[in-house]
Amino acid sequence: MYTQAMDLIAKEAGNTTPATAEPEAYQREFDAKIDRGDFIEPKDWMPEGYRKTLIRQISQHAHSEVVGMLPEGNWITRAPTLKRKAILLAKVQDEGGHGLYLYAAAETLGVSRTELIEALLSGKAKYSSIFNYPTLTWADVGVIGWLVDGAAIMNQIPLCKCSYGPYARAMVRICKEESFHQRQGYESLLVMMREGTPEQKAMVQDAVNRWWWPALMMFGPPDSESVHSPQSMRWGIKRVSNDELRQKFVDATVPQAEVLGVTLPDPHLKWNPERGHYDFGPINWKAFWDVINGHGPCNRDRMAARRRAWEEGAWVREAAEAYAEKAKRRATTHPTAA
Ligand code: FAQ
Repeated sequence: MYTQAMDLIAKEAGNTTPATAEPEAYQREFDAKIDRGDFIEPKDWMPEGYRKTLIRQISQHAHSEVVGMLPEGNWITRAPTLKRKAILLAKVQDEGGHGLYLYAAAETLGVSRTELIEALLSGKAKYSSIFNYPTLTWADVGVIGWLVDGAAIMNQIPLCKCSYGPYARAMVRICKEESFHQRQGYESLLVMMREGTPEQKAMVQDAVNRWWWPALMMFGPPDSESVHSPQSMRWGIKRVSNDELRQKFVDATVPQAEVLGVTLPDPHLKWNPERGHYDFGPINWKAFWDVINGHGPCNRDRMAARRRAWEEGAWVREAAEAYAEKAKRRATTHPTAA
């Protein structure tokens, strides 16, 4: 397969402590690197919990990117103009690319692509709650760019400084592309709000009403219920907490909504001069956990689409493996022919 080189790294990466060395010395060196803010690289020793946490987070992030292609992909054939279609195609393709960088980053931790995909398909691994909502109108595409990519960037900028080198480096490129995604969404909404008919403006407002609260949920449960945050922050995997990022997102988005001329669907949204932040209303966490546990409006459709893609792609994986095998045989029997 194309990722064979990554498989080799994964095998070499091994997380084993050499029998001759004291495990404490490895732990001390790892802790010192984290304290200095150095990157941990695939061949470095790392605690098993750190490796597992990274595999969980990076693979869930990769799955989110790939499942995230589905809601917008739904509109590629119905984009209103050639320009919008070209932009949407490029955006959805970028998301596939993000999934690939992230799967490759996860593979450096000693797990195979097949294992990662199987964890998604069996329901063991999660993907972002946000992609379990339907895209009912063209305005949803603009609102996903503005709010969903906007929330994704807010969450992902600190990940560019994550302590694990391959993840941090993948995030730098991903964030640059997410920034284009956010801007194209916002620009398409501006056009609809400034030049559109009353029906088109109402369509934008309706999409904002449906996506606002799910976008706030993307940052994860409140800090008090975020089981992984304390350890992930100590390891430098997460740099900013779920609640802090959510607040930063609200603070950045309210003025943008004013420029657009849409109302955010929260009667409690109000500038608080003492805190220097916008206050916002309570989030329906039961609805969030329902979606995560498989009961959102589109969970079944999303998983069925991913399962179908995996099954229909089996012949491509087999052909690539057969080709790689043949090339390897040729290289050993005719070393100079390569
Ligand atoms: N959805 O203890 P915490 C994008 C789970 S990419 C589903 O706080 P953690 C680009 C969490 O996994 C969007 N599950 O967890 C795009 C854990 O369950 P577990 C994805 C969620 O890891 C745009 C449990 O709840 N971005 O949008 C969610 O410390 C447009 C307890 O939570 C990333 O993945 C959720 N929203 O913090 C693509 C960024 N929130 O694993 C297409 C990287 C929490 O024990 C179109 N990930 N859970 O079974 C992160 O930053 C973190 O993993 C968090 C969660 C912040 C998501």
